[in-house]
Amino acid sequence: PSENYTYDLIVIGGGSGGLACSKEAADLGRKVAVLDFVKPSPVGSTWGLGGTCVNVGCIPKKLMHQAALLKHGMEDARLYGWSYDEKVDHKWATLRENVQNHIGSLNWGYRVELRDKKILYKNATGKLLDAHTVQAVDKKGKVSQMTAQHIVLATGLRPRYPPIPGAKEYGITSDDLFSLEHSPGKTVMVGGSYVSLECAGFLHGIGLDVTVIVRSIFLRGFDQQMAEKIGNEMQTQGIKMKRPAIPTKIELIEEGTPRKLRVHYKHLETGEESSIECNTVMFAIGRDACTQGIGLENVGVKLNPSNGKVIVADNEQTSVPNIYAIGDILEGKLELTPVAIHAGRLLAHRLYGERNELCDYESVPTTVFTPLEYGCIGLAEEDAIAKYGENNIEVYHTNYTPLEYTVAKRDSSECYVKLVCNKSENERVVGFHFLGPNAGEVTQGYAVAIKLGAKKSDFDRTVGIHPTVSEIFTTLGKTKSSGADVSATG
Ligand code: FAD
Ligand code: NA7
Repeated sequence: PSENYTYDLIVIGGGSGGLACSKEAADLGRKVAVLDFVKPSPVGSTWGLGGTCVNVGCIPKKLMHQAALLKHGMEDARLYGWSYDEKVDHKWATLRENVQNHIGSLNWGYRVELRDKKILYKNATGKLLDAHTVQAVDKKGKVSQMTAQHIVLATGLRPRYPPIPGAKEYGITSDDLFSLEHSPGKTVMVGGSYVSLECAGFLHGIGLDVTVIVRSIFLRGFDQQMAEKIGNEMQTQGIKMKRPAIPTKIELIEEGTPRKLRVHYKHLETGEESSIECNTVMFAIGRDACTQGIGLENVGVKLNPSNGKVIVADNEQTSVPNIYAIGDILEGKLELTPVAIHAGRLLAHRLYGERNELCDYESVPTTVFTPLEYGCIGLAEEDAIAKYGENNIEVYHTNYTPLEYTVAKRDSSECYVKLVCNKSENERVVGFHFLGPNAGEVTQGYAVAIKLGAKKSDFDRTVGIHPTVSEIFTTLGKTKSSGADVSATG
């Protein structure tokens, strides 16, 4: 580093974005320090290095989703000729332990990687004293200072609680769920977010009684036709929905393991008030940026005052030239692990390497791991209409039945796909939507095509792989505007 500073780069936040950026900078020969500290959740959950994705996000949730898929697999298995004891049991403690062991191995792996790359890792809270000076406070309250030419903010988000009596005392969030010592038991989930629906889905899938309280729509920000289908499918599987409704109070009825709680809620259309007895209430009503109290105001890093998110230019530079921000805390960007990683790597290259590429936040694929998985790329149908005009949009769609469902006699009524195309660009596909099994695996591949500007005709001249669910995209003939029947033909 220049003789004025101890480091070239200090990264505050050792999650998906922060670790990616610091490792890349070290690979480019720079002297790097990473500060990562997890403030315990209101019920005391805390975890190791790696941020949300590894500890309390993508990784544990996908593994628990897999636990639920296996149950469906077992149900199918009988029709495929397998027989096994009538009684099938799920042990939360085993799932929890094995998932937590995997997370522990990842935490350890990150520490080793940082050490191997000669990156200083401090398990401490970082705070800016000025544009080049960071104060670190560790668990024991020990304070130190370090300086760097560049600073990257990658502090992520934490779950929000509603301002109702009992919420923080008796509720949990996704920060606590995956490490709960005992099964959550009968659960009330609050929120229509993807976190809420995914967690409700796998908890029900492992055999628990689950009710979801949703204030308005499912999955705000996602295609609403698809979101409704996901909600329908969850209800068909036996997840109860209270909608539109909000919780008003959480009460403790009885201590113990499991304890008994009562969730009071109000139905927003009828005004009717009611309550549900349960063992666990989990809030998944959105997440707040960890940008308060870390000195950003001292140095003039501009935030959106309404949500605390950091305002950055296309190169992730904040309003202070040597300070950058990446990942979930960015205003108007996507809250996804691969986006944070991609942005972090490219930023390191622009600062210290030869590549000058900006992170492209357009057409990023994503998947919601609800019981029936949903993969999408690009625009929701309603957003495409708003952007290009109704007359310019053609939607190709169909229901379908995955082959695996036939012998298993599974209900396929919500299995559905659509391509949203812009007619003024030769039917370029601006929205890709898939509801069905293995949505993440299906969607990832098509994301390359969408990135390259694929048109409907490109999908048509692509030969399918038979028999797969993914091949459905190569044979879409019916438009929504024609009103033609798109029932699955099997
Ligand atoms: P984070 O990974 O959150 O890392 C920030 C780190 O900074 C944390 O360790 C935090 O404790 C630390 N920190 C905060 N303030 C300070 C400070 N002042 N000093 C030091 N350290 C600090 N994304 C997907 O792509 N796919 C998924 O399937 C998916 N599933 C998810 C499921 C759940 C339940 C949740 C909650 C999220 C999920 N996400 C998913 C989102 C994904 O986890 C985030 O987009 C990603 O972790 C963001 O990375 P980040 O680097 O911005 O922040
Ligand atoms: P979101 O998308 O902000 O979702 C929050 C959800 O919680 C949403 O369904 C809200 O309902 C609901 N909510 C918010 N406040 C309350 C209160 N007080 N009571 C009841 N319900 C409430 O959060 P996520 O973290 O899941 O999503 C992050 C991003 O991922 C998002 O940008 C998506 O595009 C993808 P509402 O719809 O506002 O009525």
